[in-house]
Amino acid sequence: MIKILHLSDIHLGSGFSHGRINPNTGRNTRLDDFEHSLSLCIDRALADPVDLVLFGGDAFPDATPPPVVQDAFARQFHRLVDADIPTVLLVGNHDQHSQGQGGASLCIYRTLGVPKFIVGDRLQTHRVDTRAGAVQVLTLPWLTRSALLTRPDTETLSIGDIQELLIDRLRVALEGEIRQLDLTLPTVLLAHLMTDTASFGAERFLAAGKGFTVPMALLTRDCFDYVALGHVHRHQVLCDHPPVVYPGSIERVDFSEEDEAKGYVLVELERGRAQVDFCPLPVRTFLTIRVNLVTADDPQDELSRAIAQAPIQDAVVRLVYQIHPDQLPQVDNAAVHAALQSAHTYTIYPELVSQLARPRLPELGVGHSIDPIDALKSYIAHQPTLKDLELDLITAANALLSATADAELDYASRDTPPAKAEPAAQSSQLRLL
Ligand SMILES: [Mn+2]
Repeated sequence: MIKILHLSDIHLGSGFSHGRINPNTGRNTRLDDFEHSLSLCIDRALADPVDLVLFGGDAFPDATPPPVVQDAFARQFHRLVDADIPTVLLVGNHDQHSQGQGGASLCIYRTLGVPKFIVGDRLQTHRVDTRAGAVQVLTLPWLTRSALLTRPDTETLSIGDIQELLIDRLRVALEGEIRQLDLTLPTVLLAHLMTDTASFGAERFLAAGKGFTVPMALLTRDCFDYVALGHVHRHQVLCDHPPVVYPGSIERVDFSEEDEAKGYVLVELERGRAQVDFCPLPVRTFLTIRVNLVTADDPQDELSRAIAQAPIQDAVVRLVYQIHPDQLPQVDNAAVHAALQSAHTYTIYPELVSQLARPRLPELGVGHSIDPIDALKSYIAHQPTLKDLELDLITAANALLSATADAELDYASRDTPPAKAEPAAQSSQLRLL
């Protein structure tokens, strides 16, 4: 039985806007948080100890992390080198760099020849000899369209056709690897991708350049005893036989992950069997406080009470309150800031209700079709400063419209039969949708 620690989506160096500068180190406190979470994963790998560590991709927010961030990552993974634990680092979409092969942020570990470290930047099968025996790890990094298709392949195709062609190419490439597997050994597919059944969050918006969705049927093959995934930040088990698992990110990257448990996965692997255990990490709380003050008699009092009732201590807090512009003088900003002091960091978003729902003229509402002159008259009627100009404006508008209509009718009578002139003339009507 081989013990594996599977973690993913470290995103070290992300979310600095939710942190502050640590005066002792000069580092952003979110870098401290992310490194701390990573250190807890490594602590567990050493304490158990596990026989193999699999990283599912997205080490940093991009492929060129600053040295202080690279150093923090290397410092943690170096502990696995000291403990002689084999480790596979898979390349995610955030780790790739457009400047050719070998340019991913993680490739430095291969170049340096770090003992027992494997960098998965291509589709390839690695035989890893662990203390508990040999295991096969098939690495499938984030695939861009250009990795599988050339321009002439796609020139005349729709997006849907291209997606199908990509899946076909991937199926063939995967099949090529699968046929070379040693079927007596426990086998893991380690892949950074979006499956067609995953529910996703921030990673969808964080992904620069669109990837494609991979059907589950491609992953749930008998030859795989465990499918270790990366990319989706919400932990989820997509299939039981074989287990197909996103461990999720190890820290909250942004507020879209406010309610998600964060952690890593421990796997006990044999040929034909894998047992999976999700291990939560004690990550920093993100907390949104929402208050509607529009009907409040004393908005400040209500706001203070809402803050006092929320567990804001050391949390990343977002205070959103709705308020009417007339009530603004009743809010004491200094008091609100003071009430939020025990939060780790906080942001305040007052939403002015008059801006949320701007009153509209009923006759200009959605779905109404209105004559341009009537629309202009309605507009002038609601603009006191234009009252004196009403007659001039309407005369000018009529002149403009009749000129347009004449031109359209001319055009229509020249190029189309008279029956079709009508729709052309109608286009001078404003359609408000
Ligand atoms: Mn990703």
